[in-house]
Parts: sequence; C-alpha cells; structure tokens
Amino acid sequence: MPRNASAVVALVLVLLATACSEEPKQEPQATDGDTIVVAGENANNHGTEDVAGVSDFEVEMDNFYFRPTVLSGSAGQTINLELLNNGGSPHTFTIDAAQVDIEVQPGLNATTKVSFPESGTILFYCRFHAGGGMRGGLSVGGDLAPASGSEGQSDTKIGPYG
Ligand SMILES: [Cu+2]
Repeated sequence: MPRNASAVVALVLVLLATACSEEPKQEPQATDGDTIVVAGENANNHGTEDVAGVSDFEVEMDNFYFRPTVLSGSAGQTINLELLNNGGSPHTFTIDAAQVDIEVQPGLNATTKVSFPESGTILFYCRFHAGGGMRGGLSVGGDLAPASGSEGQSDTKIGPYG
C-alpha cells in the first residue's frame, strides 16, 4: 500500500508539472516580468498593443497581470473590451473615474465599452491584486502620464457568452 500511494503521489506531481509547463513560454511569470509606471502606478508589464481604430479587443486577466498591460489608442476613442479571466482567481477590471468595476470569475469573460482620455493614460486595475502590480492603462499614443481631459465612460455587460 505505501508503495502504491507514493506512485499515485508521483503521478499527480507529474500531472501538475505538465500543467504548469503549458504556460505560454515567451511570457515570464508576473513576478519575473518588468514593471512599468502607468498613470503614476506600478504595473506588471505584459505588453503594449496599438488599438487605434480598433472597435473590439480582448484583454486577458491572469495571475497577476493584464495582457496587454497598455492599450495604446487615440484621443477620445471608444472601444469594446472583452475581459477574459485565464487565471485561477477572480479578478476585476476597475476604472475609478469611469465608474467601471467588473468582477470576472476564473474561466469566464465580460465585456465593457470604455473610452480613452484626451491625452495621457487612464489607469485600470484589479481591486484584489493592484497592490501586487495588477494594473494597466488606456493610453493615448503610448503616453503613460496620468490622463487629462475626459474621465471616460462605460457601458458594461457582464456574463459568459459566445
Ligand atoms: Cu486580480
């Protein structure tokens, strides 16, 4: 019996190791990635995407970052974001000025329509993990300074779909 039990434990460990190795290889763990300053706050950096002229875009929420971390758009642009939680914990997409606060459970998604500021960056963050750098921004042209002008707006729909 002890021998069988340890064989089971070993098999479970192998399965866990396999699951972990399926993380995207080019992306470092959040704690290993670089940190950038977005609208005056530290953010775990998982890339910047140019979304100027794009009307729908997917943002991954994971442990503990947003990918992409910075969306670079144009002044006043509106965009529909699909928030997809690929992590193992609930995460939120929260923008104080726009009164956006969406909690997404693991494996589910939600959509929200948000607008870019006139200049600079509007900060978004996860209420649960912002202290660990789970933050990002809606940036006009890649300028990461805090936003001026529009405070943003939103139209949120929550729930799994598609
Ligand atoms: Cu989170």
